[in-house]
Amino acid sequence: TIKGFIFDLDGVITDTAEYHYHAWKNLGKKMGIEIDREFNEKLKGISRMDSLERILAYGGKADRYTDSEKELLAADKNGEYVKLIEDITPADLLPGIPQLLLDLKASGIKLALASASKNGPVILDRLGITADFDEIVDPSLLTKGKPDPEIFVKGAQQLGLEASECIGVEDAEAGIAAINGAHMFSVGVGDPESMKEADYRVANTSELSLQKILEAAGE
Ligand code: B16
Ligand code: MG
Repeated sequence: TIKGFIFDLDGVITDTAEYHYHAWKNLGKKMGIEIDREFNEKLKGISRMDSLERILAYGGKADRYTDSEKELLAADKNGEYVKLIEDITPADLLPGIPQLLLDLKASGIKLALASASKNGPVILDRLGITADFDEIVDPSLLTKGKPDPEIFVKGAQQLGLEASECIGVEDAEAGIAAINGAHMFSVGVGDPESMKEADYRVANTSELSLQKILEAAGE
């Protein structure tokens, strides 16, 4: 039986991708690298430093900066991002998420957050849903980011559950790979092509229904 749901944050609970995009785009300008929306898709679910590495490689500047300069560049991007997320309110919960959280609570299913974002706890606070989560995986303690399963494996461990008792929800290809690698039932939010490895897919969060997900998972 399913006893836990492990959620990604950006793109599933709220749309912080737009803020990440603006902050990376502005940092890119300072480095002479043009970042468009198509390239930005490849940064979803990817940690801050790994995102910077991908941007530098994309701009052909992979060996232009020292490690300490890269730290400063990442801190610069995060400074702008942190300002942008100050404006988040409960109204920024994606459609369908408030109802899903209510249904999960009514069913006694435990919740964990498996976000690559070090800003995750602040964002949950601003959305007013911190108390809904039993556990938050600390991304700074991970040895490998998504698509490695580690973040979902830890989520289940923190909830005190087996992987087979958990369902993971993601919007990024790397995230679905991480859930599948953790041997959990994966729910994907997004287009058929990028979510083709998901066990169950919806086009957007408004279609997320606890009953349908549990049925699909064989409950
Ligand atoms: P931070 P998720 C991810 O969140 C974002 O999708 C990704 O764009 C971002 O680089 C990453 O968090 C790290 O965020 O810079 O705030 O630590 O999708 O895993 O919830
Ligand atoms: Mg995401």
